[in-house]
Amino acid sequence: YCGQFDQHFLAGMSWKSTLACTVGRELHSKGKLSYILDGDNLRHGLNRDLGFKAEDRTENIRRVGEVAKLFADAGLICIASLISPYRKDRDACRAMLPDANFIEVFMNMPLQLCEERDAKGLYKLARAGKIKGFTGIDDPYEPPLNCEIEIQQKDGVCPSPNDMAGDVVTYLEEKGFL
Ligand code: GGZ
Repeated sequence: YCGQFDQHFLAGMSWKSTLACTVGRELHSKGKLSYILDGDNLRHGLNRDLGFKAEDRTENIRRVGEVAKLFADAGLICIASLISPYRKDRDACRAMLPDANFIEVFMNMPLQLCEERDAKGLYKLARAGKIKGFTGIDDPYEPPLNCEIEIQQKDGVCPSPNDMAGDVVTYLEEKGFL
């Protein structure tokens, strides 16, 4: 058992957290040690002094990159599920690790679908102006130019968590990480 992958929480999670948990569980079942660094969770502890303005997001991502590097040094696969909306912040994390050890997963979901799902009701609050600077509504997301893995709809259908995780695990297998 690993509390990080508790199925009961999946329903209330964003897609990035759902994917992280599903990949984590799959790695666990293959006997591989991994650890999930989830942006929303870390903001309750390590990053509780940070908000959502650009420089805070940059610092959030920098810290998570540094922690991921420590986990990688310890031999674990680190799954970082953050929005990380600015390309330069993601590239700075990439530069911290030997190149092939940083795998950028671009979850390319249409805004409309995110709003329909609205797992935590935050899009509704952002649309109502109750949250300012919300990614996708009044704060930008810069899509990657060269990501390793892109998750998107297939024939207009959103892949299941297992299918999404399958793409990531297949990539890790093909590149010899597993
Ligand atoms: C974006 C916000 C905001 C604003 C609160 N903008 O769906 P979630 O809940 O779990 O993912 C979001 C999470 C983002 O935290 P990150 O640390 O991943 O962000 S970043 O990488 O940009 O630093 C959302 C919630 O926090 N949330 N306010 N204004 N997301």
